[in-house]
Amino acid sequence: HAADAHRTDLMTITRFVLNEQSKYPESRGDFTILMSHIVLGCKFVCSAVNKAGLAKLIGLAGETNVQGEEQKKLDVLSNEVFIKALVSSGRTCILVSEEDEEALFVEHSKSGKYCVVFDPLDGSSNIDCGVSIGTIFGIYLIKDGVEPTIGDVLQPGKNMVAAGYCMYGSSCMLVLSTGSGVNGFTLDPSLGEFILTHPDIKIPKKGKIYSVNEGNAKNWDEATAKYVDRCKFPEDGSAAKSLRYVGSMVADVHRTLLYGGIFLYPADKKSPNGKLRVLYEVFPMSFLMEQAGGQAFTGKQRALDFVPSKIHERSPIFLGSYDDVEEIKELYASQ
Ligand code: AHM
Ligand code: MG
Repeated sequence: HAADAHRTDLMTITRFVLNEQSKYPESRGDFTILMSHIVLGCKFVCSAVNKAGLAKLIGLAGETNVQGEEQKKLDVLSNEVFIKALVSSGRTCILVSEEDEEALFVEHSKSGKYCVVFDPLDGSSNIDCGVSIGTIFGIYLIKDGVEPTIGDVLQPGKNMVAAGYCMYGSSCMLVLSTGSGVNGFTLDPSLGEFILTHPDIKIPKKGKIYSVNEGNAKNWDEATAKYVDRCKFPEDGSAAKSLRYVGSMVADVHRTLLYGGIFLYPADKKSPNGKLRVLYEVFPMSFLMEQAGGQAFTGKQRALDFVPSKIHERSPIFLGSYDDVEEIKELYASQ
């Protein structure tokens, strides 16, 4: 039959999450409500990011606007939007944001059983030049009837119940895993809804792309240096890998997920724990990679086994296609 000009049966992200949750008889819709608030935050940030250039043109950014109000920077604005959306969902108890030094404990009257760790607008160096940026989030669940403590978020990534990111790129895409595979949704701006466009994403077993800030090469350890060298000069006669590096983790990981290959932010002599933050950068992306059939490794262990001891802790990370990560694991093992 001819292609329909209008699809009438749309799998929106809310419908999708509702379907997934209905598999659990004990589910009372709390997760669906939480997700719809996260989705709202993403839509808001997407719209703000799209207008960023214009806002500057009409004198809104960095200076006072016509109402005499100071215009907030995009990352600060995004953080406020997510905090307010998450608190008002009534389903969260602890929020950890990259923007805030301390974890936020939600007041009792609005409290729920989920903890959300997030980076509201990642890729700060790309904000002002219109290059893709994103939001990253991870979700933990506390036990029923217990008082939440910081220990509830200082947990290994494998204990997350869901993780995802939203990329503000040439289109706005939300990629989510609730622990049974990875699904991608694209924002249809005319509907204001995220529609399932990339069902059950699986990362290719081996890829042709490596992604790293090579400007740090002089400070790398031997395993990382050797690995990147092999990407360029393969010892088995296979083709060299291509280099792609946006400098926004969401964009670099998104490409890795769809095309395969490896993304690395390794340790170096200046930053022995690398740069990326465990709770809201390394864990959610590692969770998605594993759910898509790839791997995530810290240089010492499976990334999702790592136990963070503080909320803004950093860790080196190597993630991507199964075979590519396997190779770096072998190099570290033989060190
Ligand atoms: P940010 O939180 O200041 O935005 O830093 C995180 C970003 C990641 O998105 C990206 O992978 C990395 O920093 C790039 O770092 P570098 O500029 O050192 O290559
Ligand atoms: Mg960040």
